[in-house]
Amino acid sequence: MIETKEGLIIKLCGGFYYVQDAQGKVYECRLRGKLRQQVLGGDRVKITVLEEGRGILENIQPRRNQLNRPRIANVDLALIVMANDRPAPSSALLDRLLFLALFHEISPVIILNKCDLPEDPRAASLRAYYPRAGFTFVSTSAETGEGIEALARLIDRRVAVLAGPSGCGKSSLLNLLVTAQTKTGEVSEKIGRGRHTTRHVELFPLLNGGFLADSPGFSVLDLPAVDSRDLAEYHPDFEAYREECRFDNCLHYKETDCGVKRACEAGVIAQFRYQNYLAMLEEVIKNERCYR
Ligand SMILES: Nc1nc2c(ncn2[C@@H]2O[C@H](COP(=O)(O)OP(=O)(O)O)[C@@H](O)[C@H]2O)c(=O)[nH]1
Ligand SMILES: [Mg+2]
Ligand SMILES: [Zn+2]
Repeated sequence: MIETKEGLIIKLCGGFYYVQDAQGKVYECRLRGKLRQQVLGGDRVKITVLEEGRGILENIQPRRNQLNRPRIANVDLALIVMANDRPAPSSALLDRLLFLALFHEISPVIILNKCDLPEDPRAASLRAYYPRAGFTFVSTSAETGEGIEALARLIDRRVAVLAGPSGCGKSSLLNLLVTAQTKTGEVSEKIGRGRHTTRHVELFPLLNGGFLADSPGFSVLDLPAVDSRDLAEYHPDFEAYREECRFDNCLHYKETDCGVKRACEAGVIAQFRYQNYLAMLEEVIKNERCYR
């Protein structure tokens, strides 16, 4: 009898596709003939099981979303990491990553790592704003282990990618989350090797059934083709105030009688958050002029 299974692509390497099934068993697969689409990490696939943990990849299920750097599909969570200090956090980069996550229909989690270090004033302003504005926010330290359990619970059974500037502790967090949850040291060795080979996208399985990929997660250099009128919709903390704008198509830019600007003047929306929105808006408007 031919046995078929469904699973998740957790690694691509040397023409082989590694597929993990719901029970956690990994199959080394080859493709059946040619597929129309390129197979990506995170793809949900159907395989025909052969002997000894091998299989044939038959097809790819429709994708919920797809990122380009790294090439990865069906991402549920973006773990956006900033350091408490060294390097000091950038709200402009954070807001850009928040927008990109929401644009790709990925739930963002803001992580302020290195909370064992004295807090930079810029970190303090992030901590003061984002949790109050409704964002999921976790303080962690890869040094002391603080917040790691809470983070593992947040990831739960979902597929998460790490994003954030170099040096903020992404690889350290990945190492802790993966090794804290596996019994062998085998995995951390693999992470060490995998770190510099970005072509080999790998999802690391966590014990509770989730997966984590270490990577920039997004290309932050270019904003996707979003309509300038839609940019504010990817700012959930603006939503309640948008209703109070006089104009339906308000960009919250040069218009008068704008609810978002009023909320900003009242200090409900942080000044830096609104300024970062304006910077992205101007970039989006400039792109619209170029491509129209
Ligand atoms: N004090 C402190 N140092 C950390 C923490 N997490 C990472 N580091 C250090 O910060 C540096 C960069 O960490 P790494 O994980 O490579 O950052 P990545 O570039 O984002 O992957 C390394 O020297 C780490 O040991 C932390 O929570 N606290
Ligand atoms: Mg790294
Ligand atoms: Zn407005």
